[in-house]
Amino acid sequence: ERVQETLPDVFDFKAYMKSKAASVHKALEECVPMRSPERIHDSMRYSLLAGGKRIRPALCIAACELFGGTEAMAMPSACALEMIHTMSLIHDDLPCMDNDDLRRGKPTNHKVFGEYTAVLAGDALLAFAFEHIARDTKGVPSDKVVKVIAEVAKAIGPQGLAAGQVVDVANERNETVDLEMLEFIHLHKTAALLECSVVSGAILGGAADEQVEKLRIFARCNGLLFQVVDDILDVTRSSEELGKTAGKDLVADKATYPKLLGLDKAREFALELKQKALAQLNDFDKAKAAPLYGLTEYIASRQN
Ligand code: GRG
Repeated sequence: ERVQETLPDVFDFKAYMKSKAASVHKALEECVPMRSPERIHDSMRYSLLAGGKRIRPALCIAACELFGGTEAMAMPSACALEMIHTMSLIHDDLPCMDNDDLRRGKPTNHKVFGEYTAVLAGDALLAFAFEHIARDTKGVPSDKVVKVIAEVAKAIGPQGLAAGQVVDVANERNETVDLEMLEFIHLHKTAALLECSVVSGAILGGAADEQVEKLRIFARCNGLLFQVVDDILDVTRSSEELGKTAGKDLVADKATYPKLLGLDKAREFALELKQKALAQLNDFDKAKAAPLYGLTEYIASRQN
């Protein structure tokens, strides 16, 4: 208990995330340079460099470093994960899916570049992500790189992101979405890519299989926690600033944890997920795992 209480003082999670975000941003700038055809590169770079939190790349690097690997070993995979995350947001914002005009405070990709370019920029980011891992990962045995490629592909394919998205979009107006379906959507849409970020980093860093599996559970719990907290914040935020958020019609009919469980039970569930996540870290070096402890704390206590 003492250790947990003192960790936030000795480890500055915000500073860690800021510094990893900066090195990831620089690497992304370099690996997706402006070239011909300008239209697609411009569109890819517009969303890729728009200033996301870089949670997935940071997790990949942190997990690699936990096992004695270096930032450089993980960087191509870290960048690839951000490319994939970005393409999923570009496609998610399209009129045929969420139809959003704004993302990260800026007009969405298709609003700026048009629909066909947004679709193609997403496709290009997805393909280039794999090219980048396969070609540019250095200092890691090739069997590990192949494992990472399989993990990433699985996380976004028909048993991953795409599965979560299709079930989500297909049930947008369905008022009978239950807990099981809600969990399926979040585990696939959000947790799968977070899970594969941690797992990929661990593999690249040289983790043993059972260590990889602990981190897999750790990441999955964090992914679900992210969504439960999101749902709770939606409720508490809109009751605090009634009026400001009243225009958000999508929140009204969508299934959420507070809606299905009640606010108290949703909070309890969040606490359980947090504890289950942290329990997976017990056997690791506390100092080296500090970024992972920090991440769970950050996700659990996020206020906006
Ligand atoms: C991957 C082939 C393939 C298709 C994509 C469109 C789609 C299928 C999936 C959509 C997935 C989606 C939009 C998930 C939401 C994930 C999520 C929690 C986004 C918010 O993540 P943050 O907070 O965002 O990390 P920033 O802006 O900081 O990067």
